[in-house]
Amino acid sequence: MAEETIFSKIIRDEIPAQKLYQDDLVTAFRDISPQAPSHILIIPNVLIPTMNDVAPEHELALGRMMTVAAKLAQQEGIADDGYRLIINCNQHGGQEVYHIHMHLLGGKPLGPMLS
Ligand code: IU
Repeated sequence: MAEETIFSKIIRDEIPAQKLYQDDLVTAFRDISPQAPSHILIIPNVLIPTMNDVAPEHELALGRMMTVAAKLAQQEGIADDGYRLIINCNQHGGQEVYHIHMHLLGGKPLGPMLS
């Protein structure tokens, strides 16, 4: 059994976060240390530690993460100018929290991807 992270506590409202969306499958909240004017994390409610742990039974939640990202980009007013979605995996990917999360970043030109 994977160990829970702070994100499970955010899902359950045990610690505060600026939540923007929650349903039975996913939760979205503002990143505590924003790297762009809009920086939102979209996470599955079920604990999946890394992309390496993704399995077919997660497809519904992973698909929901994408539709929620698109909806939130519209809501933030960043859809037309554009934005970036990122999922980091393990050490080389720069993953810090071992509960998969999709970063939604926008609100300014983000430059080349690997800068
Ligand atoms: P990473 O992909 O695992 O590197 O990203 C983790 C993100 O989680 C990072 O941008 C943090 O600022 C963010 N975060 C947060 O929003 N709230 C928290 O309590 C913690 C991390 I810990």
